[in-house]
Amino acid sequence: MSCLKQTYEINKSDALLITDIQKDFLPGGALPVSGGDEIIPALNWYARFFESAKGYVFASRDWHPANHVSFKAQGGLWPLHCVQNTKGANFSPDLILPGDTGVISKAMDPKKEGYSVFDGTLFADELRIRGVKRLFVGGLATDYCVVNTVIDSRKLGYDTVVLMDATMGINVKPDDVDKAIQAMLKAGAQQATMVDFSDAVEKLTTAQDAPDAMEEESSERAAVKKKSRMRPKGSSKRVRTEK
Ligand code: VGL
Ligand code: ZN
Repeated sequence: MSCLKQTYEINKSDALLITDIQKDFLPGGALPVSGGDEIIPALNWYARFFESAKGYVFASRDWHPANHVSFKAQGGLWPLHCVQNTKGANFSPDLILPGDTGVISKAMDPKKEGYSVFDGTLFADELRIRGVKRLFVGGLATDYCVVNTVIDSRKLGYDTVVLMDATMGINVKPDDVDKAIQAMLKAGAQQATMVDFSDAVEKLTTAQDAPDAMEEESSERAAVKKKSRMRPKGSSKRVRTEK
């Protein structure tokens, strides 16, 4: 019997992009994505995994000026959200990012709506400088930031993989997320979930067994359904800020 299942091997030509895990996009926030918090354990797992495998980790943030065109007061679609330097624009405290995570701020031009992390940012340059060839994308929202970022990523020639167990959409119309997924596939993106990294999970488990894994039964571990070392909370929250 042949094995048809693809397993991704991650190295320094790979990058993980975690989009917009900010308080305003989570339950209780100004523009909450229903169930948006449920993907955080998976994203934490991917971040930890990419760090261990020497892949790069990036986190984007929607980072609007208060007079941004996307807001209803300016004729846009959305309530005020992710305004620069407000609490709602902060990353979720539940998101655990490696210390050298690259933070990309987006949608900062007051006159221009921009959902893609490539739009008006230095993200493509950051990837090129590092020699990244393949981009794995998870986060919020599937039908805005994620779909536009993935399509741009394909246009720029990156192999692009959507992390289906680590993204959630808004569905302003009920089939928006389905359409977004179709559009990403049409653009040549692949789809993956944590099990597609399972060989590497075994390696991670055996190589990094540590007593602090017992610290708490995390939802992250439950989600992965494999024993894998849990980084103690707070040990890797610092992120590199932009110049
Ligand atoms: C987004 C709605 C409003 C996104 C940004 O990046 O997904 N969605 N602003
Ligand atoms: Zn926005």
